[in-house]
Amino acid sequence: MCRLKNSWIEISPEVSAALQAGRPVVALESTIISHGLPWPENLEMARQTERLIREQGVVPATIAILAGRPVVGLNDGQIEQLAKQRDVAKVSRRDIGLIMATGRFGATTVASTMLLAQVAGIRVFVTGGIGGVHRHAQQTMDVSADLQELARTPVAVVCAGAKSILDIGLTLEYLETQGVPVVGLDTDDFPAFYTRSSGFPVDARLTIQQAATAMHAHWELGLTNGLVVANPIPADQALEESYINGIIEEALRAADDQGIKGKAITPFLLARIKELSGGRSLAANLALVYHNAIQGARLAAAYAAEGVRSG
Ligand code: PSU
Ligand code: MN
Repeated sequence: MCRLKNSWIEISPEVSAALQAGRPVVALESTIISHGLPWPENLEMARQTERLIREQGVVPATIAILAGRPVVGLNDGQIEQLAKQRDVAKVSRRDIGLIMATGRFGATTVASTMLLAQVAGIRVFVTGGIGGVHRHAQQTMDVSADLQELARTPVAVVCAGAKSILDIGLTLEYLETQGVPVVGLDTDDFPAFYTRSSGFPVDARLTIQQAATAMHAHWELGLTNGLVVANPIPADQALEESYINGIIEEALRAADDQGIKGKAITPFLLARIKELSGGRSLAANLALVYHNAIQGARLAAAYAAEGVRSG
């Protein structure tokens, strides 16, 4: 049986059954598949992430728009199709209805994945890194819609922080203004994706169990926004800060020289960083996503267990 909570979206039978039974589910985005990683590593990443979540006894729900239809819980064939497909639109909040109306394929960003997860009733979402306030946003006004979504949608986003392609200090200021808690999983430092610290502190260092409690407290008090749950890359997989920052600077210069703007900038920078690092950034990227999958699944399990106790 396929529960259609809202006839515009399709929830897979497995995800639907888990949600109805109160079992833990973790949402996964698809922009990382279509625009964040190259073929075939994108397919390998999507499959391995789901496998790691299942090993924790949690149901994964990869989210994307397939031929105009938002699907929560892609099956393996659908994941493979998306990973191979060309001309997949990068879909943020504003694009969802447009892609549905034109019957296209769409890969969901953090913002639109949060939105669709919330419609389905999923509270925990695992990704690599969130979008944020871009450098020189004072001039460009380029602030990722991910931050605005965190400000309005009640989903916890497990990530390895934000890449320093962004202005991390301004990103954290924006989240503070919007009342979005930034939790460090067993860390005091907000991580910078490839490295374990950005030099900026998190709001609170919590264990997984405490983070689950914080989510219950946050939402049961009636707060309606999301949380950032930052989980640093494992130490043995982290890249050297001066090395990766040099590459990021070079990628930013290339984007500037070529006049890349708007929604194209993040995918451009990600691809350029991968090229310039000769694949080292790719290995780190995969490692941090897998770590986030495991910790995010544990968080979803702790959140569901606590719900049963306090419910
Ligand atoms: N940062 C990464 N990898 C990614 C993205 C961001 O390190 O794949 C993707 C996510 O889907 C995120 C989106 O939601 O890019 C943000 O795009 P923009 O900066 O255009 O809002
Ligand atoms: Mn942008």
